[in-house]
Amino acid sequence: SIPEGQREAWKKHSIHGFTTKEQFENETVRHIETTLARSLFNCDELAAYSGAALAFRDRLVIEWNKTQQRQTFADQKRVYYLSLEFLMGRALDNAMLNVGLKDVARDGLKELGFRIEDVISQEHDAALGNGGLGRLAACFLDSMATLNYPAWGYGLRYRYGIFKQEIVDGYQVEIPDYWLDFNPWEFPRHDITVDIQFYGYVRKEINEDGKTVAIWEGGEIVDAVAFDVPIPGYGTSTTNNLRLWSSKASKGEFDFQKFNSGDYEASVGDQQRAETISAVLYPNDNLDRGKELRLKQQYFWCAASLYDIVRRFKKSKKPFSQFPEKVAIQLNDTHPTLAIVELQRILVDIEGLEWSEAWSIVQATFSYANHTVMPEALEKWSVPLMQNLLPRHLQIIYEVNMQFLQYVEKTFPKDRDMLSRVSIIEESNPKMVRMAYLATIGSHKVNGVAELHSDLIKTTIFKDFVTIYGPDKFTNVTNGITPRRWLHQANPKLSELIASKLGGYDFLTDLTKLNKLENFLDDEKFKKEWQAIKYDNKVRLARHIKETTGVTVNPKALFDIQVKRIHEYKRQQLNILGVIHRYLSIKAMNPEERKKLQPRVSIFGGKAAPGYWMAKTIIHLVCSVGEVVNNDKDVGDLLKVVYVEDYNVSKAEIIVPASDISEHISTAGTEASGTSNMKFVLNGGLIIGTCDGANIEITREISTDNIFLFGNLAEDVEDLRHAHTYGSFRLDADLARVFSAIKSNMFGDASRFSALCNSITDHGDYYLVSDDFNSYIKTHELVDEAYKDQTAWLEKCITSVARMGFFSSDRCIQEYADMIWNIEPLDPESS
Ligand code: CJB
Repeated sequence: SIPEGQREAWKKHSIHGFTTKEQFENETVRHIETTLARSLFNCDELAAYSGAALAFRDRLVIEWNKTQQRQTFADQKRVYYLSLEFLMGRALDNAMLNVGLKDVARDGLKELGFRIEDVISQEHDAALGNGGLGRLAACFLDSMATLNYPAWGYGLRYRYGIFKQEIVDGYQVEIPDYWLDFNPWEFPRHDITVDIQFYGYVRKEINEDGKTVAIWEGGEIVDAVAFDVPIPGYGTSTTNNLRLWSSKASKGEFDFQKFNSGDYEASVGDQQRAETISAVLYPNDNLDRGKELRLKQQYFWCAASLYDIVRRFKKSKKPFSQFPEKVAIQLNDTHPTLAIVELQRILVDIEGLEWSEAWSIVQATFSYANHTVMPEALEKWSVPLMQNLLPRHLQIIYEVNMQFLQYVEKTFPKDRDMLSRVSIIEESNPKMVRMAYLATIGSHKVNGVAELHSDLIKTTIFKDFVTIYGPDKFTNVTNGITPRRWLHQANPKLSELIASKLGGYDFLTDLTKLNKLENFLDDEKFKKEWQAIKYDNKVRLARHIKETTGVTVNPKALFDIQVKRIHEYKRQQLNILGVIHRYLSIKAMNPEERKKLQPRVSIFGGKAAPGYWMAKTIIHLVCSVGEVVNNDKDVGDLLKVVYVEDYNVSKAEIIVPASDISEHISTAGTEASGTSNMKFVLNGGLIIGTCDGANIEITREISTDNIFLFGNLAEDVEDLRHAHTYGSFRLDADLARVFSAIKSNMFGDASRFSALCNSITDHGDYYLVSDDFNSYIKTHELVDEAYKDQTAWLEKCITSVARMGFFSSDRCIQEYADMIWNIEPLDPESS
């Protein structure tokens, strides 16, 4: 560091960051003219965005440096959040709001000739995630910083995020998302580079103490380079760090022999192969594919992160026995489970600890959040694949498994089958490593993400583990969302109206304060304003729909929205089949009946995994129905069906505030939590949903009067499926009519939809579409009925918002911090 004598000079020149409009303009123009080498003659909106982003970035960096310094000196326990996905969306708007300078920026940009909305919308979404799991990680980063927790995120810096979706002739087309052209929010740290080893072999050696040690040798080395992203908290100067690793060929590995012998192309090829590791985000949601490159990604990221965490701990010169007092590592699903094995390897093979001492440290350090019980999503890795890529790790897994099974055998000698049920190794061909079991055995806490889900994991996938460890190892932390992005940023007018009633914006950091809104249910002016804001939000969405699809929708119609990843278990097929039923009903009505009908716009959006044929068929059916319905003069404004292309975080910020009703209609027991259900209700929309995931707790908070629930319960699903398989499947009569319409080629060549229809009629209807169809249709009739009474509807919406306090991700992080991580906040003002 700088010697005492020179520090005064440093302090004098230290940068403080702008606070006034003048200073903001100054900084923005300086960046445009120097950093970007542009002038007022060629400054377009993109350049204005870049200038403003760099001005805000400077501000963040100052607080970020201070936060990191403070956290280092404070020497408190830190939490490291390991997630293969961070679905961050745009950063500039969020930074402006979190540091409280959006108004300053608005005025400043206006003086420079720009509208702030146009400038903000230039930013490319950071889309390093698929859906709920990745967005949850992003909400958690926001909450951890806002609550002043010393916390780091660790992830991968994909060159390509989730693909861009185009709808061409009613089909999904995937376009690569190359997003790094200009990304002012990341800082390359070329000095922080970690060598990551793959392949090779393990040999045993007796060291000077006479101990047998394992030495992992040979194979190849790839470099992990750190890229850091500042994460500003809201209303605090705490600015945490998200570290993303990028892969690069190791300098030591560059094959000079190939190069010197003139095989330049081959040596460049090696270079490219190394870079492939962090090149793309796998576009699957709730699906495990077991590709070698994915395993490479996982180890690359876990090993780099662990190296970094251990290095930071070692600087403190404390013994490893204190590691769990300083470090908590949270696993976001099983994707980072190799981190458990890697820490054991570091402690035993490199630091020389005894196996059992090391293993106690590992278990005390890690905790694991499960996000799904669906078998096709549970990660398993083939033993031969792991043997080849990570030979030492496989040995460690076998050792962990053996000791675990010995304990089980001793404790439950009568239950012989238990050993094969709980073994980390599945005795299949090839043998598989069950990552959820490994994560459970290597952690001190395992949690589900909503009450029903946390109960389900205890009675299904982890049933035996509850017997083995007792129930206390398993807990629930119901998911949450950050009110900063999902209310204040997405719905600024509603946030402002709420603040005007509650006397300020405190509700943004204590969401339970919203409950005071119930005092204003008789305030007519307030209700009118609320309604007007909803209408404006619908107009904004209608404009977006017009611009992107060409379809005109009437903002006075009831907006019915389902936006999320396309998946059979989420049942977009139930929705579109219900829409067809509505269409057929309209066609059968006389003019008098039509006059009484509530006009609707059915809005769909979401990406299908590129290899998920059925999901793509569902998209195609929605688009095909839209083609017919939207052009049917008979129907007019009574029904419109639209598919919003390329659903992502920034689109969600437009779509969510515009809903009257949204659909959360998964087969009971399949959606672990859902988080968009929370976003929609917080923005004054009602929901139609099944008794699944967090819908159940939302109902408990807002009361059954304010939600439209339908369908079979989780406890009955198994019996229904059994009944389908063994003979008694009966197709719902209304659904049969819908299928006849499809088969008559009403929506184009029916053969394109036959696999979808057959999955229900001929192949067991696994997702219970037919069983739930009647209750779904009936419940939509109740929605129409309720919407007619606009006053009552509005009161339902306001009451629901008032009762959503529980679903802040701040509450969620508080629970993790107290129950699982055992960490304390570090208040920037107190040090
Ligand atoms: N989830 O987004 C994913 N991807 C997976 O592979 C597994 C689960 C989702 O995680 C969300 C956050 O916990 C849940 O709200 C959602 O129900 C679940 O599907």
